[in-house]
Amino acid sequence: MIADEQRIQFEANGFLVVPQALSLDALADVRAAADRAEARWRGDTSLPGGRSEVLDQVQAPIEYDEKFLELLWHPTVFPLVRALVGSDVSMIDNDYFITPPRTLRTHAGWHHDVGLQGVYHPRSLMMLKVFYLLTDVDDDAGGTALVPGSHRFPMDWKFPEVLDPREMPGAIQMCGAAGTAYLFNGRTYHCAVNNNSDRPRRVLIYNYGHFWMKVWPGYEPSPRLLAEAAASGDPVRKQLLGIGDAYGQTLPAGQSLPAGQSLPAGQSLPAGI
Ligand SMILES: O=C(O)CCC(=O)C(=O)O
Repeated sequence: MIADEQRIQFEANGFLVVPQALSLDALADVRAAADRAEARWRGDTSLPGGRSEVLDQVQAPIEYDEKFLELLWHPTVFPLVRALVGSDVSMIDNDYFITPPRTLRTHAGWHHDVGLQGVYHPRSLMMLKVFYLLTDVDDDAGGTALVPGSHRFPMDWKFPEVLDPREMPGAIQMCGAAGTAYLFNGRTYHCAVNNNSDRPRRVLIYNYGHFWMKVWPGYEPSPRLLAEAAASGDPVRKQLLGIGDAYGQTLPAGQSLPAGQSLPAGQSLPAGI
């Protein structure tokens, strides 16, 4: 029962890896879309994001290309997200990160993403991040590192301070071939390691939370995306983009993909959907 194995792995360690989430064809399409988005973003510095010697961040790539929007409900990965977060899942933010080769330092030191007050985090999945690798990432190529199981540590747990992110005791690195996806609980302690390779690292990031949470400022879907989602009438698309009742919004039982989209051959829905 792969679904049970995935759930136990996620609950125990705070992360999951989905090898070959993107087929070679899908990867080629997404890479081409990423190149177009990057060219547009570099050519117009008024477009949002971060531009520094350690990271180029194309903010909100779903605004650039339908391919990025569709990854929000990727047929292999989104059913897992929906099962883990719950039926009130929604989008919190999305990014395209390009870590330049031979970075002098990390662009993101050790941290976790969720600091909401009034919630006992170690028992709550408040945010779930999905990364899609667009380039091969080995342990020298600036990948994400995380401390397995740290999503269950108390909020005031003091991790040691380390000079090089890779010196964190107990940490592992999320390496993989282009097309790999990995998911982690936003409370899992994580960072980006320095990119010591000669290649840029390219990764798409989708952050999911609960419908009642606010979208991260600057990532609110544009009026165009909202109008298209509303016109589609599709419950998954609308809910992920924040269209619905502030409290009580939920996907219909059994619905984990937009209408007309089916699970890949041989894949079944995880338990609990
Ligand atoms: O670039 C990475 O691998 C880590 C990014 C990160 O720290 C984050 O998304 O919170």
